[in-house]
Amino acid sequence: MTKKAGQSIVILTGSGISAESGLPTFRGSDGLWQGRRVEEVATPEAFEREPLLVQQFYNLRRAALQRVEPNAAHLALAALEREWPGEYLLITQNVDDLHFRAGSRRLLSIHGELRRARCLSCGADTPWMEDLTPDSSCPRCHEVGKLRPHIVWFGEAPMHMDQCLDALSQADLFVAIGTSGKVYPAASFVDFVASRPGTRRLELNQEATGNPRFNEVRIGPATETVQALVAELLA
Ligand code: BJW
Repeated sequence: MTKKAGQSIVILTGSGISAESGLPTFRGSDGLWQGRRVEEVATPEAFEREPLLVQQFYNLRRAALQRVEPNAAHLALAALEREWPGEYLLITQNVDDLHFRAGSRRLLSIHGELRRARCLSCGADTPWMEDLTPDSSCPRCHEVGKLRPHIVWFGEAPMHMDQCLDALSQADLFVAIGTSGKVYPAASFVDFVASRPGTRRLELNQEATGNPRFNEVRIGPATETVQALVAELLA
């Protein structure tokens, strides 16, 4: 598929796309945090049991965003969005803001955003750049101690699913970039797309997932594979 009006592209990204910006992936060798797997920290039960520890996990990651920049892969996807003549949607599992800072706007963050906080009392989600502490108060209802990271934890419903499924049901090209395909429902997007005959399903990854639903796999660092793909698509 090259640049043609009417062709629809849906991209799914995971933490591998931000690895070359300096953010660790979840299941790589540097993926543990204080000896814990993400499955032990990113749950509502963990937050109830050890709120300070969970807040600290997200405070550190929110602070780390100040020290990193979008890389060539984020920038290439933003250019694709600007120049592609057909439908285009970028779905990210990442909670960093690197796609947005690179210029992507047709973007859905299905696992939430580090730079937002949500109030357990009034439900508002608001921009949040500082550390969250037990003394933080909600900018809308002013209750103290009710803010949590605006993050989708295990067992919680991912965001924007209707819009994702709408776009996936019309995709001519689906590209999964830098994701291990271990977390649902994002892991099943390729199955959903595969039910539409003729869809091109491409995986760009450092290590292949081995999922046979992809009909093309390109191995390499995202900065290289994504730039090459975007150049091909816009040629
Ligand atoms: C490079 C690279 C480079 C490295 N270049 N590549 C059994 C069966 C099916 C489902 C379930 C089940 N048991 C439980 C579930 C459900 C559960 C789930 O999936 N669990 C699994 C562990 C089995 N899912 C949920 O609970 C979700 N909710 C849900 O299902 O609700 C029901 C519902 C569905 C639909 C509608 C309504 C309701 C919620 C999942 C929330 C996930 N949250 C996390 C943490 C929070 C965010 C945060 O703290 O950041 O999101 S988990 C963590 O994993 C994070 C990520 O977004 C997510 C995916 O990880 P990712 O990005 O793929 O990272 P890695 O480390 O796994 O992979 C990195 C990849 O990059 C690798 O492939 C490398 O090769 C590659 N790479 N460097 C290119 N330079």
